[in-house]
Amino acid sequence: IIEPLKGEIDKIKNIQEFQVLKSKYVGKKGEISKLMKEIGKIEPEKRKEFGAFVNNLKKEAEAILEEGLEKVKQHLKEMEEKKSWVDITLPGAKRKIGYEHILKQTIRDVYEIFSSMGYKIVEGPEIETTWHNFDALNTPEWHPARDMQDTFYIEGKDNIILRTHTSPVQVRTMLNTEPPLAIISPGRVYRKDEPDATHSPAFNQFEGLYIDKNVTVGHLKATLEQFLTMYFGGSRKVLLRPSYFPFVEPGYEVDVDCMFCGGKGCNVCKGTGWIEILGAGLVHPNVLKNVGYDPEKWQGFAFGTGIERIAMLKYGISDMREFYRNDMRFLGL
Ligand code: FA5
Repeated sequence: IIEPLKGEIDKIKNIQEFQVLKSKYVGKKGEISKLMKEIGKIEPEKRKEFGAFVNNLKKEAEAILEEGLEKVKQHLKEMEEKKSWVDITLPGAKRKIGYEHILKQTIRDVYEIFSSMGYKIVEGPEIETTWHNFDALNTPEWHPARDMQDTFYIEGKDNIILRTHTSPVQVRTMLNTEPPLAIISPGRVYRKDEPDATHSPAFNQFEGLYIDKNVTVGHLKATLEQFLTMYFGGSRKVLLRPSYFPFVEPGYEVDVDCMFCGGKGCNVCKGTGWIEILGAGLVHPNVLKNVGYDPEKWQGFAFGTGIERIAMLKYGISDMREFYRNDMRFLGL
């Protein structure tokens, strides 16, 4: 009994195996109990001797089991320690961290630049009235921009829309603020445009509005030059090309000198040396009147641009749809 027990106890690896072995030898139905039951068959004068022998056997077996159990416990403890052992000399696994989306970064850059010039950040609602989005901005009923084909109307309403630009925030701000004022307003706008590399039905714009006394186109030009220089770096020049927006007079399309070729002409600026970047102008007297400002006393300038557009130029992104695809390779830029 003792020899096979010694052989088996060395092989056990866990407590369950130990329990099986223990009951096999010293359990109620184990080898030693079986021997005990033989006692009746023994001649009476040898019984005492046999009993003592079996008892000793049991004690010996129990001692071997006890020792075996200690070994198993020790073994298990070592395994556990090995598992939780840490090599502190290994380089740490880099944890992946999130990135701020490029559009958010761009909006923050715009905030920071204009904050440094004393502008306040103001936001407005994306669901707008046609009055704030069009009428107050001197854009009458017959104007093509109001067309159902360009503008998302809220179902069942003919005066509630998704704003088509951030310019209604000019109106809302002037209605509840006394001049002078200087604000920047970023936000999402909506147009029924087919998505392609440079268009999306939902995109972001930011608007700037400055109202004070004796404001001229010179102030507008210097402000935009300062913004574009700080945003794109280097020393930027702007070109004002006369254009039409109902809410400004005079109105301009604003170009910036091409930062990729120093104005010499390249693929990005199509050889012209200039890149179209903003719409701008002096606030139309009718807009000032609509919000209760006296156009004889107050003047101002306004400008607006697509945030995707300026981000695409700065980071060399060729397809606007990348902004909304959530591709990790793009988001990690
Ligand atoms: C306006 O929306 C005027 N409110 C800008 C303005 C403000 C002019 C203040 C004067 C004074 P426009 O429709 O051109 O202008 O749009 C401005 C910019 O939005 C465009 O230059 C372009 O960069 C961007 N944009 C227009 N449509 C889309 C579109 N579908 N997807 C992405 N960007 C667009």
